[in-house]
Amino acid sequence: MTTHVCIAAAALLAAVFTATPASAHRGPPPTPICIDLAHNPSWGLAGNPNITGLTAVITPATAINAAYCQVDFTDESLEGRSHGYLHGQTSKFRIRVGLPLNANDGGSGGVQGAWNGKIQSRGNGGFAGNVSGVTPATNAGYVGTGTDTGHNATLTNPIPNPNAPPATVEAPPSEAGAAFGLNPDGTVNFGRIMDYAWRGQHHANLWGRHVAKVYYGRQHTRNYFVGCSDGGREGHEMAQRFGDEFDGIVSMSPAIHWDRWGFSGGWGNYVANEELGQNGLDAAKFQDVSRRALEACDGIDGIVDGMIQETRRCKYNANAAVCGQPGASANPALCLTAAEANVVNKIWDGPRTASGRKLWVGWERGTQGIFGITPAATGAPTLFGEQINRYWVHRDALFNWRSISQAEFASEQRTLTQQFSPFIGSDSPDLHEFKRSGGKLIVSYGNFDQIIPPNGHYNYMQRLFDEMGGVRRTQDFYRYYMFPNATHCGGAGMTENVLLNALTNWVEKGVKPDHLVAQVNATRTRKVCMYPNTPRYSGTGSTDDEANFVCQVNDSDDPALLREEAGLLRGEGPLRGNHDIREVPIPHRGHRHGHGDDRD
Ligand SMILES: [Ca+2]
Repeated sequence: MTTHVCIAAAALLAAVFTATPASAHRGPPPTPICIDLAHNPSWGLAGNPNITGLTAVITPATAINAAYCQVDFTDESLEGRSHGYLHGQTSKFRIRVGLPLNANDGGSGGVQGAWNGKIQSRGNGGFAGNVSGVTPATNAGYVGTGTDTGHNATLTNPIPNPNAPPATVEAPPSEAGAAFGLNPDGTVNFGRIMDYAWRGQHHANLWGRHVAKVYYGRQHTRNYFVGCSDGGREGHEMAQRFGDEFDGIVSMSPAIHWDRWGFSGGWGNYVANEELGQNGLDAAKFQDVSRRALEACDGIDGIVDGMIQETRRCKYNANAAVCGQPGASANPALCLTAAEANVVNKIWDGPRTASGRKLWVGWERGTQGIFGITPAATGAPTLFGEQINRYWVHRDALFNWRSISQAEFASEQRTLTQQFSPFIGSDSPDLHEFKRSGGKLIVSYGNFDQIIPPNGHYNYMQRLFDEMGGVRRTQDFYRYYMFPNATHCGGAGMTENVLLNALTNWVEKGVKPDHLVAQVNATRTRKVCMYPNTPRYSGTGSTDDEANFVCQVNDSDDPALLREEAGLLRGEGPLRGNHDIREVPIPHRGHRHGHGDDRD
């Protein structure tokens, strides 16, 4: 660890942007060339005791990417136990700011150089640990930011696993998977978890805004966040914790019920282990029964097209695919045993308590390739389905998930949620500040999401409607779209571009996106209506043309589809102390903050 300085949050608040030289000049402020950002202390980066590893270089254009100024560094501005770290530890957010070339560096076509005046922070996937890429932003003229969220997934320490497969697991000081949250002394590093939860992305966004201001000599006009999966969760954190800072957020397939969907998503493996004595299900059998479910339910929406508009209406029972049944495969390698059918039904139903109460949502019938459910021998609960429990709750790299019975599953899930929802649960419905500040959120899921059970979002929507004053008042700023047949982070016409275009038109031009258009495949388009509205075929013209559908306006979701919503497990998170700052850690020129808040 290189030199760092203890930073008091209060001192930081007073230290804002005083290093910016613009105020000393009349007319346009002076602006640097890219490499100057790494060498001249005037810009707040070089010589800053809060950062290490600073580089700034122009990354030349390639066949697919525009040239941009790439600034990389590590932000070590948070320190010590008051921020949840071990004594003496600091934050270590690896941050990248990508800047379309300014006029000094030859950029053109934007409001200054090639810049469109806007910021776009880019979200992570999974457990993060790698710096998210910025070129999707810079190619479109935005200043892009990315971060590893404060831990480095390439730091590994594999040890033999007596509970194989897999043959090895990661142990501290590994930062791969969920191991980053476990200290070598067996305690949990809540600092690293909060960094992952929201602090890393917020710092990256703060730095992006600062570096843009000095590189172009002007303030940004809009501040956006774009992410999928864990990045969709991060987008919700930004709206919940920093509601007055973002103009718009795209959140695809968001992992907002982080402490619930992950563990509960692995429910099928725990069931298979207990009832079949195997890690998961045979892949070919699960593929076959899923295909039969889709075929059985395709026509419920009135159009036989290989798509299920509303998977919640599909009640296909896997018992119909048991060998010998009329609806089952004649191939013994594909039809199910009665025991296997029981496991499949439980996967679709989701985890229940021993007394039968629904704990969390299941997977949607028809979904192929559900993460970790197959194959029978080497399937395992997803990264989220057991690693969180192993490293953070049981705090034991060798904890064997197979030791948990179905009867014990609910108490394990409740313990996990109780302990970690305040830190990593990202499902607070309190978006008042975000709405008041004019923020807009566009959210989507695919109903065949194979990584996150998608129907948890209906639960969030009901809580949001309750908190934010009903359906219409929520739709004023938060719109949710379920794309039929789309999978995790894409497919069936669910793309970042569709969502981002709708968002920027809404934020910048006031065009309210009552529906989106999905290019399902080369020959089919469909309307995707904002929830809880539903698409209806007009009765004439091709069902492959979205123009022949209308969105039926609904005052609420169908109550029949929400029957078990009220019983789902709630978290206590996430608004319990930000432990964060709202300014980038730029010290006064020539002054180092001498007093930290770490006096333990
Ligand atoms: Ca259909």
